[in-house]
Amino acid sequence: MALERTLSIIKPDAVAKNVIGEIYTRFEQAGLKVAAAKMTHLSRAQAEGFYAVHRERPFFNALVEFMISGPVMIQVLEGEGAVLKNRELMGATNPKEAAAGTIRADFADSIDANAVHGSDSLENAAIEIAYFFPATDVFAR
Ligand code: RTP
Ligand code: MG
Repeated sequence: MALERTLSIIKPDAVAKNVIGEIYTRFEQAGLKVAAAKMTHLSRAQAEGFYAVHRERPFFNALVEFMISGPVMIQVLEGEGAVLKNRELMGATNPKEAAAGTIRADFADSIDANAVHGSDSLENAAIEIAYFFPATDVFAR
């Protein structure tokens, strides 16, 4: 496996539940290091741009409304096989289908309010990291 970086977002529902620390602990215990982090409240334009690949999907408007409903915590995670490792920690998109012990199984309420985002490929990780962080704000760990 290679050293990778991936983009993670703790979504408004999980921030509101006050589980940022519990989710960070899962990253750390899996060997992922936080290489950049910021809390922000996404604008509509930022959320639409971030999820532009889903623009034609029926759930797009609900997704954007949800992502701008409160502050989010955005981080770059670094580690061996970070993209897949983070997706495994997250669990399935629909928390009802997420494996026991995953972040979505433990903290998500619905497919819409599903606690976390994670890049789905190394290529998209690079695009998503650059969307939120200048290279000078990402630190080799
Ligand atoms: P994410 O991008 O947020 O990490 O989630 P994901 O890869 O697991 O799922 P994706 O297919 O990229 O969808 C992005 C978000 O849109 C919502 N969604 N709703 N109602 C539906 O059928 C549906 N499908 C997707 C979810 O909130 C998902 O996280
Ligand atoms: Mg996705």
